[in-house]
Amino acid sequence: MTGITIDITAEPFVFPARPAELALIVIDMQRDFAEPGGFGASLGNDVSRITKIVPDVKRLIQGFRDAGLPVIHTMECHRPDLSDLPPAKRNRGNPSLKIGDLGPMGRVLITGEPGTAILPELAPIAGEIVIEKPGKGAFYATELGDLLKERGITQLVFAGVTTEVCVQTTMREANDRGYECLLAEEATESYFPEFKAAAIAMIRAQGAIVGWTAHVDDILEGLAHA
Ligand code: TIU
Repeated sequence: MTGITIDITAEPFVFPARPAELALIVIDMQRDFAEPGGFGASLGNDVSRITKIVPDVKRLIQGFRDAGLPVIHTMECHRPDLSDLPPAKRNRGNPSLKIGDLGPMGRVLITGEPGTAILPELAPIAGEIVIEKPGKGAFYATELGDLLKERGITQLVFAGVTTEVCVQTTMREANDRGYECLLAEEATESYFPEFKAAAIAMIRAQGAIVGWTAHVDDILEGLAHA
């Protein structure tokens, strides 16, 4: 497999995928962002938008698994003693339920609580990396960078939520670290459709200043040749 390059149809131009160096990273597909009673809802958002992308995220994950390529999952969450939660983050936006408070799905965004879990349809399988992250970006205060380096991964396909918050933050972190990043359009969502559209446009503007964007079908078509 080493050395092969597969052209994936993308914007603003073809993404030259190198399967030996490629991984999928699925950002924060957690109950807390997708179900009533969780963190996303406590911020006043309509969370029903998030569940609609589950089938597209699922088939993208399956495409990577079928091709034998790594799938990495992230979860936004904090320690039970809140020692990794800055007060500025806990208090921001004055949510009806703050991070760490007890809600209908357990303590909001706390490691191990039911609401913090990844949606069952998208759950990691044995051997897949799961990154627990206290920030919006997945590189901040996590082992992600070291794990990618150990595995020789230089290209990342992104899925997950929300497009303009944790997905875009992580893409920007990765881009600055030298990774080539491709966002799967139907496999990401925002609580605000206009923010999703703007994030996609700004990522691929100026000759892919942050990265590429592509349709799930085109990514899967490329993986079929990997
Ligand atoms: N509120 C919002 O849009 N997003 C987050 O708080 N976290 C993630 O994007 N995962």
